[in-house]
Amino acid sequence: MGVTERSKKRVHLWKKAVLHFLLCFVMGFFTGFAPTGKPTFTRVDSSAEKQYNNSMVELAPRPMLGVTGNNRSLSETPESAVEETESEIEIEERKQIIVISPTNDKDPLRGVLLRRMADTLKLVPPPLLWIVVESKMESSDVSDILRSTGVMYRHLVFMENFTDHTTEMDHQRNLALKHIEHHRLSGIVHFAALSNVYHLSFFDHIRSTETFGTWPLAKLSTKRKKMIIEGPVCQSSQVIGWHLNKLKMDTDELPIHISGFGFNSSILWDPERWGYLPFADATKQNSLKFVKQAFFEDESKIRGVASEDCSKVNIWQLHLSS
Ligand SMILES: *[C@@H]1O[C@H](CO)[C@@H](O)[C@H](O)[C@H]1NC(C)=O
Ligand SMILES: *[C@@H]1O[C@H](CO)[C@@H](O)[C@H](O)[C@H]1NC(C)=O
Ligand SMILES: *[C@@H]1O[C@H](CO)[C@@H](O)[C@H](O)[C@H]1NC(C)=O
Ligand SMILES: CC(=O)N[C@H]1CO[C@H](CO)[C@@H](O)[C@@H]1O
Repeated sequence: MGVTERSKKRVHLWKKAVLHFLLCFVMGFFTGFAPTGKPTFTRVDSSAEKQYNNSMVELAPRPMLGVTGNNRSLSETPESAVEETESEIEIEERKQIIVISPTNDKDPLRGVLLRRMADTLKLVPPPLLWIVVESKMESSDVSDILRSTGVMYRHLVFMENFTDHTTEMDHQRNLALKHIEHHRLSGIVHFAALSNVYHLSFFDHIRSTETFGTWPLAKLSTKRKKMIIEGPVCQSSQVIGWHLNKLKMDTDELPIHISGFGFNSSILWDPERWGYLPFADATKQNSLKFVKQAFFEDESKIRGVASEDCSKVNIWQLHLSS
């Protein structure tokens, strides 16, 4: 009887010791997390500072990541790793924008305007391809400027001489379209004159283009002291009319500005799929003409992509030299 009494007491002591131990452990565990005392406070402070520094460092190269497609290791914190996975998924879902810019070597502002356009395009979330065309010259700073932009680009040159400015610009656009067709580049094509000024949301909108997209454009001139709007009148993205300045409805001449519409590039290299074969052959030498004809062939395929009713202008064209 004495033995069982003693062993009972020992078990009781053990229980007490274990309980005590557990209690101390739990208390110690939570005390470790409590933000009390000076040492803990200092640590929180410095880690917050480090995070801030990190984010400052990371913000700068991030826009470049998608463009060049490398340097994933720049981010080290798990938080930004998650962000990056998200942005990678977005990149896959985003459609490519193909921006075509003809240039004029007689324009004294060409270098400046190229840089300004490059700075705009650099802010557009990738994928974006910029096709810049110029006439072959002995010396030109176009290549140097393009190399330093950080935008994905193709630089095309041509040999022909032109006396007429409009003919030359159309030739340059055609050259770019031929390039897209030949290399089967997939994306939404937009003709961007170097004198265009953009609201960045413009590039979000045109990504929603399926076949043909159109949007309003404002022309500004220092001389005329007025703004002219060109482009579609829409109702729930459906084009119901056009702002017409000159009543030209012959298919060669769009009633909208060349920068006022965009299209799915696959109509160039896969016209059969789009049912455009009859005049695809006839205009093999002139892709621009083909695109313009296709644009007006079926107005039901044109969507107003600026905003629901196309009432907001996101692109302005400056007439600097007139
Ligand atoms: C954060 O940047 C500041 C100023 O640039 C610097 O003084 C500080 O040491 C940096 N902190 C860390 C943790 O890198
Ligand atoms: C274009 O004009 C330049 C002189 O202005 C001339 O040297 C060149 O041969 C011309 N090129 C063509 C293809 O006619
Ligand atoms: C262009 O249209 C084709 C055929 O409908 C489609 O498969 C492709 O994704 C479109 N491209 C873009 C960039 O929307
Ligand atoms: C951290 C890292 O990978 N940095 C690399 C980023 O890419 C450049 C050039 O592409 C490399 O020189 C860096 O080493």
